[in-house]
Amino acid sequence: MPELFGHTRARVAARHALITPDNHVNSSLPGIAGATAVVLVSPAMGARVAQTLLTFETGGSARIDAGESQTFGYVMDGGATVAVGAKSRRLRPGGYFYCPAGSGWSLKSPKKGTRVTLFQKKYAPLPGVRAPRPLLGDQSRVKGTPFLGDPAANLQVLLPDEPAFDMAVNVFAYQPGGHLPFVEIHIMEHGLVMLSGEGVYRLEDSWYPVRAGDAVWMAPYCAQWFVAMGKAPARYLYYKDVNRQPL
Ligand code: UGY
Ligand code: MN
Repeated sequence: MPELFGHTRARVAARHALITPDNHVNSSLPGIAGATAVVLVSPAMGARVAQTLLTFETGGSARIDAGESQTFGYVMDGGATVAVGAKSRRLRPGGYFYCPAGSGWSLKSPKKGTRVTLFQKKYAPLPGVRAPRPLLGDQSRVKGTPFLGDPAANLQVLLPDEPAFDMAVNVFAYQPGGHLPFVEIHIMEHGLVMLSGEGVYRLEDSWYPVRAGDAVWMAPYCAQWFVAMGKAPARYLYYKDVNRQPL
């Protein structure tokens, strides 16, 4: 429920957006059954990535042929069996998969209420470099590093840092009071979901209180900064486009 009748913290601007859980409206999407799907970020708002939140009922399923798009999926809570290419595994919270363009993925036997965040992006091939393979992973097995040497801002890079990948998906964990060291302005675009905790996100010339469940889109060159607040660490999962020439 919105905090105040007729009000919302959400805002969709030309070059950034904040979507809060009280704004969610479901889409019906081919290949998704027994689940709600909320498309939080998409080309319809000017983005070059799609970010979708799936919430599964018991018996729900997904079966998607990726076409030109690649898909990264992250299990936020619950659990489900995911198959990608020839690989299949039960994923728990923090489990993730990567499905390259031209391949397919499926999800079955979800626990009731399982939430999965998807990032989908059209793949930009790199001449002479073989496209990425399907991948299944677990965040708990990924080593974190202090961001630019700051132990209050820990970064986990979930996908291989290799030229074949034109997208990165990372988890940032901040101790209360931890923050990005400076206001970033960069060519890379972000789609983001707050996994836990709370803080303040600066997007262009606006400052937004954000908390678990909020989704954010940052267009290329959107000025951005974050500080974690509250008594518990704040964590977010985010997408960025990487490894390609600007022209
Ligand atoms: O990877 C990044 O650009 C990251 N430091 N940006 C962000 O957290 N908004
Ligand atoms: Mn950034």
